[in-house]
Amino acid sequence: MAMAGESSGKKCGDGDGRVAGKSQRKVGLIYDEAMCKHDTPDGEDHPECPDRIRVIWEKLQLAGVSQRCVLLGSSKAEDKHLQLVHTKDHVNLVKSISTKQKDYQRNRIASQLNSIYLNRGSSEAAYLAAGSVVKVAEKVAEGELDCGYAIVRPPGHHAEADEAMGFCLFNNIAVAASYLLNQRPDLGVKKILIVDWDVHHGNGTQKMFWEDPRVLFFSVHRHEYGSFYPAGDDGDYNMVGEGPGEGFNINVPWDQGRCGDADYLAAWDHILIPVAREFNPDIILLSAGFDAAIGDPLGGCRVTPYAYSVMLKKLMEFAHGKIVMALEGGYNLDSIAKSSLACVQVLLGDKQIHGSSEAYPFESTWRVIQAVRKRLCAYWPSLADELSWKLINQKTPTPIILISSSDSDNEDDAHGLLDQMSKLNIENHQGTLLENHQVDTASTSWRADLANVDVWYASFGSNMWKPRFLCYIQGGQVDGMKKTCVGSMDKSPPKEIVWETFPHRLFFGRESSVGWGVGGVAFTNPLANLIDQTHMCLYRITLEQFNDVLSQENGLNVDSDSPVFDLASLQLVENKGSILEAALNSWYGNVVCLGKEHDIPILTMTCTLSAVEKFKSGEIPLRPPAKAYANTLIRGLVEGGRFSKEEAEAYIDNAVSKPL
Ligand code: Q9C
Ligand code: ZN
Repeated sequence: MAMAGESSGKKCGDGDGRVAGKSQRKVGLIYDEAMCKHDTPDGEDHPECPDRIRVIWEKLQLAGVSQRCVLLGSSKAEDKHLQLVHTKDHVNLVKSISTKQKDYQRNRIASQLNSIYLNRGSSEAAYLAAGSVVKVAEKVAEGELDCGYAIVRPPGHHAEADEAMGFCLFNNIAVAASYLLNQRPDLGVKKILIVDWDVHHGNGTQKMFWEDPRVLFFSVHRHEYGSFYPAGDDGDYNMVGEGPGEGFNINVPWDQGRCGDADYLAAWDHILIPVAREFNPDIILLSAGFDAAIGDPLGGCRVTPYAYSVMLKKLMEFAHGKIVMALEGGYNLDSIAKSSLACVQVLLGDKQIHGSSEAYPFESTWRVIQAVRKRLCAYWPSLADELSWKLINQKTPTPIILISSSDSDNEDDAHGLLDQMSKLNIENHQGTLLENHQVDTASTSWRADLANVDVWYASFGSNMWKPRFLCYIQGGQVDGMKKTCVGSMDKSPPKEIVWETFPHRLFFGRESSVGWGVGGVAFTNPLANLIDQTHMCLYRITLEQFNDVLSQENGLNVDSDSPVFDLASLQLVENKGSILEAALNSWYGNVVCLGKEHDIPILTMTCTLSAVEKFKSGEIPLRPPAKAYANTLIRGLVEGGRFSKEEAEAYIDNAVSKPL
């Protein structure tokens, strides 16, 4: 197949960049079939396959879009340019791959590396990928092109100075950035914004410009407590750069998959775009992986071609539209072709493609965005303002509805009662301790009253596992438990179960418990914060049942004359929005209202604030959970559909390893 060479390339438009009276931007494209020669040695399937760049190129041709671009021939990178960001050893290693006579020699090298395969064509492809990005960047910086797209492979952003990894051999974008800054002062490029929207963190690029204030590196990626590839803390939002480069590294680490258009556009509007305005780059380099695209087998996110086009369009407001796109990841052939087409149409200045993002960002997205803004506002004043409550309230809660009931009658009852309650005049709620032991002659009537009110009981510990929770309702004993539960008086199962994430810290303390024997048990910090989160399973039960759960959790009898947590208590926690130290001299003696779902209050039980202080000071030691107990939590998270087993383990490990 013929390569797209400079000589064969059609150039459109005249010197003014105008075609048929219509403003037409000069968009450079590089594609070269030689980059398809990098492939698995034995022809096994691999997501990073040669067809990736073929399908993109074919799509642009079929759409009649490549014909309107300036087609450039590919070029091999020069060693001295590669060595601006890579070690000599690394460059020589990549160069030597194709000179090896035998596959096993290459396989041996690849096996030492993380997520790398090598074949005879790998060296040439790697040199062409890096050289092609350099070439497009040079021409855009010179002004010969307005912008461009290097459709290259292997990708680059995971490659570090001395290491190939994550399907990447040379860090194509970093080589180009360093070339402009260090080899071509004549072009006047002093500040470069690198935007990395590949679903993985651009660890290589981050390290190469860690202390360099001339390069502002922005990466948005799945992170999930450091469990998502390339794993570890590098992609954390606390990684802001060092020395003169402090503040010039920005990570937006998603803490869950499934992010889509609304989440990405929120990161653009509330982080990237205001910072780009302040930084005022001379050129933008885009690590354009399309593995956050809807349908990607590795990414698990849902970004549409429309959102990619909007994100790109927003970036074109800067640096006089001088943008260089370089392909990174992206493994659904259809998605990467369509997304690439949408982007090239934007580069050409075509009318915006149609689409809309109706969904709101996830609740967790706002939390991440707020944490990033807070961490970076010292360097970028435009991030200093608090996001308005109205804005962050436009969110998609993150529930997975397992059992959905539509017994609206019941819900109406609850509304009515809560309305009535809000008219009650409660005067004794100045302190944090509540009197629950009202003089009550009609000791049996409390159950009937409280049976009419629904609450969500939000569980973050062993009760996340449904069979374990049901012991508190129906009575019984599950694996690992040391004691049989008596259950509630009212044995009806929960009316609904949903999962949600709350901004509180999960931690483990306490030497042993009656229910589980030796080993720590779970608590959640009653105080919310922006950084932490606890994943909770919400059971919709009656306030009567909640009382029985609370009693059993605290080792009290369920047949008491008065409720532990009555209507007045409920109104108190609701009004205070947060904390009630119930008069239970016990480990779970604190009831916290976390908010509302369908207008029904969400309650959880945890330790008191004073216990938190004691855990913090070390007066009460933190304790990792016993294996059996931890497994119950993991089972709950997995069977609830919240997490994979690995993710659940990582979540628990994270909670265990951090100090309170
Ligand atoms: N358990 C790019 O998208 N996954 N690279 C390895 C090992 C590697 C992705 C999983 C993903 C690399 C450029
Ligand atoms: Zn990727």
